Amino acid sequence: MNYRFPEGFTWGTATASYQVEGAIHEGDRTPSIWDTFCARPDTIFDGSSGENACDQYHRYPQDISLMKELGIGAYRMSIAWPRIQPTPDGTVNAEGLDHYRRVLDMLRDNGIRPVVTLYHWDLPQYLQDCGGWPRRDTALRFAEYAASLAKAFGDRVDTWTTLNEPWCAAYLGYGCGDHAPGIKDHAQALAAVHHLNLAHGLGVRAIRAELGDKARCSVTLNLSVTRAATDSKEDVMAKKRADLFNNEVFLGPMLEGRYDSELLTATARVTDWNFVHDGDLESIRQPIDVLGVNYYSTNTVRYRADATSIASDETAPVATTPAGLDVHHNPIPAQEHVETLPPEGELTAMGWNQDPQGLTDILLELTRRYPGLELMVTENGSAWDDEVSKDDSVAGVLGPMVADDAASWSVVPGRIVHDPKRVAYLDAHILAVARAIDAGAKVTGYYAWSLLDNFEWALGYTKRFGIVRVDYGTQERIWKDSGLRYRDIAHTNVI
Ligand code: IFM
Repeated sequence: MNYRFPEGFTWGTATASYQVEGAIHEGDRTPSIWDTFCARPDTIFDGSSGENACDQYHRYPQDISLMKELGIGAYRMSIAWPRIQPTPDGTVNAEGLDHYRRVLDMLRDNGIRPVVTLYHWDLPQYLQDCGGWPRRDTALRFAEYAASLAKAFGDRVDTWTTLNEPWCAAYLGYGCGDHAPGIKDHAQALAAVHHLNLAHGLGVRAIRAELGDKARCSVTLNLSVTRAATDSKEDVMAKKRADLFNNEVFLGPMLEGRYDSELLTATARVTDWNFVHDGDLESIRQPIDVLGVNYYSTNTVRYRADATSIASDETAPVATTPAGLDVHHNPIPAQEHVETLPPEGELTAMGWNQDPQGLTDILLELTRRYPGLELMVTENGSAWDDEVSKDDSVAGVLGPMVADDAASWSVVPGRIVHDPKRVAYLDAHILAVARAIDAGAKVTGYYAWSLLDNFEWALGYTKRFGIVRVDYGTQERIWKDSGLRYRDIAHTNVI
């Protein structure tokens, strides 16, 4: 390994508001769908919630110090909509803006560019009470929210990302109900897909209306890399069907202004798509400056002939479901003939395979389809069952503090997590990005998921993705070898 990344390549880390902030009752924030969902019995594997999470709402100075120490150039964070518009009338909450203004300013003062996601799944509960994403009005409300953020933070945000992984928000939230708001209804899931697409387009339009063309706009998609088990016509068909509902349903409208007609015919029993209004596709297809790609693993599928022996909505468990939890509902419609094969090789703690080549493949596939499109890997990382070790040799690795809040500085010197599997995953995937760049992809950044261990949605705190460990009892931050490895990469720009 000795690849030097292009000059100006951005090394970043990523988190999301509900997963790290905590402080759900502060700053006049009102509940999001995740607060409500977590309060329901049997929704979260360990019965937890984002109530405290990593307490980044209060500890952001220390976390920015950590980022400074890592030597990263950008922080991908999200803004909690219910902090900005806590009430149904949409009034903008000054306390919410003040909080994020302080965070953005401290990032800037430390030379770290904010890459801000407007929606990483924490929908205000009052909008779900009116129907949530299956309802058109939610997209219109999103555009108002986007406009208020652009007005407040126009000069402070480097990149505006409308949505994170609308796939999860629509299919896991409304298709299988594994995520908030916990609804199991394919018709609602498809309406949610469309209104999330619409929210993206209207959001970009609203940001540009405030800030003009200088606003750098993006969206982040978790595009699936699905391989056909064999070259047979049937298996290739199964792969195409999976791609259609995982990828094309977002790429088509956002980048090409169209829905593939097969989407409509394949779901005729579920919905007539009457939620798509004249002019929507033009609204959705807005020029973007950069496309965010979240990548973790790949799937292999084969054609399943005996669809009749299986209820139309049953297939393999959802990827984000802990092994052993029985899931009888496919998040995605029209997959009766698509059988997902069990993942192979050493699986991460999420039960996901490790396939760095898939990252190269998706970056090159996007480059082939959309020549010249700027790409950034907005999430990539792995969960492992980490343990803390005592190791005095790490006491010296920490650099000077930059935060103004010395009293609560809490990185623990002398204790470290040795996480060789995360280090190997990180190296292999960064190398996969290097290969894509070498082959012509215009990839300008990589964001490690995640800066910190955090609230992993329906899996609570049972999965640790951080390159820095969080002790949830004390809120201490403890270095992992992967954090130190990432620090080397970010400082040298070499893998
Ligand atoms: O933690 C999530 C994140 O919120 C969205 N992308 C996948 C991550 C790991 O599951």
